[in-house]
Amino acid sequence: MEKLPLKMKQLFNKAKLMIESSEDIKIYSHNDCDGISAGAILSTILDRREKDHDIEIVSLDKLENLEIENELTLFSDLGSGQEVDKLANNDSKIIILDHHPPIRDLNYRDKVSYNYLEINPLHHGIDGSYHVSGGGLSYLLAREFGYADLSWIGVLAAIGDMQNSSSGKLEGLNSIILNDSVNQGYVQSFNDLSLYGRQTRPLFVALSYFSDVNLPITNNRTESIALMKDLGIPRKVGDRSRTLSDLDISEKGKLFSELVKMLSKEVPKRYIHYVPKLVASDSYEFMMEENHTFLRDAAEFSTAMNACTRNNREDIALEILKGNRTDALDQLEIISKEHRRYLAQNIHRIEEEDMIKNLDNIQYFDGNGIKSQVVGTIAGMILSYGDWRKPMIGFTQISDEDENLKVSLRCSRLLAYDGIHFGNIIRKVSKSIGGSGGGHSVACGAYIPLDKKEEFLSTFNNQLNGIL
Ligand SMILES: [Mn+2]
Repeated sequence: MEKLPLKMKQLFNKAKLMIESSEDIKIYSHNDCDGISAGAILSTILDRREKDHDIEIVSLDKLENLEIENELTLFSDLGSGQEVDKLANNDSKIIILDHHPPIRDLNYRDKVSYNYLEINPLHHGIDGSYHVSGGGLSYLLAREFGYADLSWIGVLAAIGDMQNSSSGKLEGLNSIILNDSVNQGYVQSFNDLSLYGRQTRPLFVALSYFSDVNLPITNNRTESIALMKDLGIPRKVGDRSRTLSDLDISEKGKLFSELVKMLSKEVPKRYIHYVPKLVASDSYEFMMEENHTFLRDAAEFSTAMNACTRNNREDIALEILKGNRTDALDQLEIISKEHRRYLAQNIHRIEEEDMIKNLDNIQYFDGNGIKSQVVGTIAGMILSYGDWRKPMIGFTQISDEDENLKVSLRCSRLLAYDGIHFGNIIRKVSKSIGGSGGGHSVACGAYIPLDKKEEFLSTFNNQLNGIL
């Protein structure tokens, strides 16, 4: 198994000592599932050490000209790419735990007058997209304190950050975290069908959302039900619709073979060897959560965390992760329900009003009015109504105060398996027109000036000539 490099381990130990010698602590963490998980882990460490602390879940633009006011300031899942220490003074103590590309090198701490410690996997030759998340780094710090019971949150963080999206499993430093959580009895990992909604979605609904390739079952519940019937997979147990988690090994085997067969008929030859990887991947189950709840499956749990951040209810997400479930769980149900309703409404509108436009190599929609935090989620869901061979790009206004554009891209995992990295392409294209962007191969985004939309589209489209 992967080992934590000694140099990194030493830094985690230093971070631990800095925390132990501080009394007044502030945490800034990123406003997504990974960042909230990171924040929850750090806050739990501080609770257990009886350290006074505040936590703020923020977007990256909130870090400009940040006042450093506390004895110790912790940054998690952000900070490496921002000048967060611009206003630090000689007494400041700063710790950054981030896996995004750093703008300062490892020796930076020797050049400044304050106590500065940054732990970033990229300083140590470790990949930050697939090998460790922000929450993972926070967990590795918790591990230094002996809090291995927090490892499951590190697993959730990695899944929320899509660290498994390339290989279909957790690897690198993530495998250390996973191993701890399995040893602690909190997580079970096993190879399963790669359908979203393992615990809570009726199987025929989960099947109908299959969108990496358009199949007869895609967006078609009748076909999905017929498929299950053909395979002799009962739809219900008592009054309840069965979910993927209800299926036994032989049922899953039949479904796996059938999906592989259907997909192999549909995809161009050069993609065929990726098909099994598209149908099955590792899943992660939280053993202390109840069966058939969205907290049981890591992917569903991460969706609920994202629903909180996208509705500015990070407080609820933190409560849930820190184990204060009584009221927070009811709140979370309401937020998740409202989130799903909002998504469904907008997807319906885009589809009904024929809002998906096509260029040679890309497809896009103008999501005017859609909240910028969810335009990516919607792009991913609307992919099944378009052409899976092209990436789907959504545009919307950044916020009420900022009329520039947020751009989000989602694509079939097949394109990523084939080696296209849309995160790198969108970074390049947005930069060339005065914006900024980046992200994963299958899910990425950018911010661009309002009047550059057409230029963005044509440049992006041209970039893909001969690639797609
Ligand atoms: Mn992250």
